[in-house]
Amino acid sequence: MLELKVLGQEGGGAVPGGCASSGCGGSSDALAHLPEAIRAKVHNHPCYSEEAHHHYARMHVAVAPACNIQCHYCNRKYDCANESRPGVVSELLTPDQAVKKVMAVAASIPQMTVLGIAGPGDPLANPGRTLETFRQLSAKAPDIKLCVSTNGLALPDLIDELCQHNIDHVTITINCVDPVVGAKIYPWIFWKNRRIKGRKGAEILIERQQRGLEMLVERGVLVKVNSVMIPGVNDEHLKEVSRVVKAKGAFLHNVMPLIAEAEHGTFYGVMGQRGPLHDELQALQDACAGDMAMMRHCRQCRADAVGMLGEDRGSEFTLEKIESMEIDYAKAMEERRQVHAAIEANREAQRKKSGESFVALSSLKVKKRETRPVLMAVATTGGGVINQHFGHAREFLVYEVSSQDVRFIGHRKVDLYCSGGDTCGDAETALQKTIRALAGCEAVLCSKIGYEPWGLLEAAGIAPNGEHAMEPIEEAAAAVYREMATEGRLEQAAPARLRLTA
Ligand code: CLF
Ligand code: SF4
Repeated sequence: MLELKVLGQEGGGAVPGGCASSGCGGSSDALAHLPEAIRAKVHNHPCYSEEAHHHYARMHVAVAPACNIQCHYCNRKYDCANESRPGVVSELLTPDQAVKKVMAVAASIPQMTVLGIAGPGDPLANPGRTLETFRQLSAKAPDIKLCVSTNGLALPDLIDELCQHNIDHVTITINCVDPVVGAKIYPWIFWKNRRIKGRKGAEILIERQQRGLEMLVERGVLVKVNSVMIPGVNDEHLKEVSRVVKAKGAFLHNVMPLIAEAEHGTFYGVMGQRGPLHDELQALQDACAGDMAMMRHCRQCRADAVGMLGEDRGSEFTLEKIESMEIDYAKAMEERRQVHAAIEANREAQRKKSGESFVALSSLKVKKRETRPVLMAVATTGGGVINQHFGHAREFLVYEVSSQDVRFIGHRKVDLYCSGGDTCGDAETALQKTIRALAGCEAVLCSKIGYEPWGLLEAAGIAPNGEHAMEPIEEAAAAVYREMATEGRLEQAAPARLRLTA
């Protein structure tokens, strides 16, 4: 039996239980009502289950260079921004190279459960390359889930072939259901050998997206809808999009922030179109939620991403390196099965603990004191525990903790404030930027923290806390909340929040 070493966990060791699960009202709670067959499909998919993203990894292979539409947030020098952070370029692979890479990663990172094709263009505008990759993988690596992300234009024509290759997770980027809004986002589409501009093009795209969604749902494929939130263009309209796609059976809605920088050379970037602020994004996600599951942990991955969401281990699997790897996939599958069993045992232990935290949180209400919710930032490298040094974090997970539950609401990216050498002179600036990125949070939970950031965080009204190292995130957050309540800090109004771009 393999010993479980949780990915990226500082100090190795087994994880002592934790929680991001049903009892705490976290986002996985939203899956509790689903039929067992659907829960089984998503329980180890790091994008479709928020809880799973602490434990399982995904990878993308960049096999699809062409695109059949133009989005105003893309200039085609970079990966498809419908699923990737703009400004990122991936190396193009042939289907054979991609298959070899997937098997190499699966053998080396047993926590990798999902292979997605998300670019660098639109996967379904490159049907030969995309379907060949899926065809080979469904035969050679049957233990890997297959996933694809598309703008939807070519989707209705390819659904039967996708289903033949066991693809049961499809993402469609739907930014609008109204062609008037669509014309402000899509200058043209390429359809039946013609370039169709403006409202007419948007009308066709919307019709194809909606038809594709309906056809996938009819066939039992789980559909996630991505939407890019573009303030002043489709932000209000996305509530209607959420209502429509939910009524048609979409499983999950992922509202992502527009990232538009002039240096990316996109239309929006050059025109100065801004992205949403953190609190605008959260407010829209909350408004869209209703009883639909919302994805809030998306990291806008690159089209060749490898590893846990938020990390990129692509440099370990360059073509040169994988060429020299000998892969015994039958052996790798057995090891993967054992690692997955260990992860599931660990998650079960975490669920039990989360139930205890929830009971303890509920006792705050019994005292009949009104306590307000608090945002807390968490430094973690995975495993659902607090296991990262403040100074090593490149992102913080943000949780809203109340007397009702501990709810994951998003993440904040930061620069390393101290990496030594040349960056030393910039340390204070980078640290100040980190503190600004944590605006609105009243505590930051990490495994360790240095003297200098401790003082600056306190001065900014953010309580640093290194007392819960290696504890499950939600259990630790609940404990910190209880301390704050006991000290009477939650009966006062929250400090004013800075407004920052997401
Ligand atoms: Fe990739 Fe997308 Fe499949 Fe996930 S990513 S194709 S559903 S396996 Fe996930 Fe990355 Fe966000 Fe995409 S975090 S960008 S939602
Ligand atoms: Fe760019 Fe993707 Fe839009 Fe195509 S679908 S224009 S690749 S963002």
